[in-house]
Amino acid sequence: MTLTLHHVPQARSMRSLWLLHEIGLPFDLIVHQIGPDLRQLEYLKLSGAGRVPCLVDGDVVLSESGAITEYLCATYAPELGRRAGDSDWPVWLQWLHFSETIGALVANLTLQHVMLFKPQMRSPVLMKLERKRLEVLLGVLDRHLEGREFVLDQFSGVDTNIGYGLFGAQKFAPLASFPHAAAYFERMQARPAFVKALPPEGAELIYKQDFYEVPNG
Ligand SMILES: N[C@@H](CCC(=O)N[C@@H](CS)C(=O)NCC(=O)O)C(=O)O
Repeated sequence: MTLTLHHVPQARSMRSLWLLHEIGLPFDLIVHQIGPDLRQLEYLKLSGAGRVPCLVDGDVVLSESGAITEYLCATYAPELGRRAGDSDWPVWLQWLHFSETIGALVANLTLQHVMLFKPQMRSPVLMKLERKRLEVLLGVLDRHLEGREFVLDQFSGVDTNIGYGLFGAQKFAPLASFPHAAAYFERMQARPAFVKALPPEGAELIYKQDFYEVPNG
């Protein structure tokens, strides 16, 4: 049975796509566009909230990027996952879930800067507040990454979740203030599997700019 990943270029499904490429599994990729495409009845049967990623593996359907990372590692690449009893399992879990704390703030900033396309819909106050809150998270990550090549001692599935967190975060908060996180993100971007998870030429992008500055910030 072939795995199927539902994906929107640059969305959180990039985590799962990157991990599938790291593992080297064959899979089918179904590419959607953000918006009404994800609200089609057929798709809502898989992902009730109409979001990506969604991974289908036979009878297994998962639509949370953290759960997909745990599932893919446990099922197909145990060396990239951690299990209860492993000494670094708590650290693996902590950062896996921390990546979605970053993800939620990046989502709020994406809503403000990208999705709300009319200036009067946007709130520079919220933009500034969410950027500050994101910078607090980046500081925590930066301190963890000091002296480390990866989140754990070696590359693992959690790096795809944290690495994607930085992919989103650097659109709104300059990584220059977080040198360890910035260097880590450079290393992640150099990974062939990361490059394969980037949007192909001509794909509809969520982020059309490299960086989004707070207006009058
Ligand atoms: N916690 C979920 C969040 C998934 C999520 O919100 N994905 C966004 C893209 S990054 C989405 O599909 N948004 C569609 C929409 O809001 O209409 C995860 O980590 O997978």
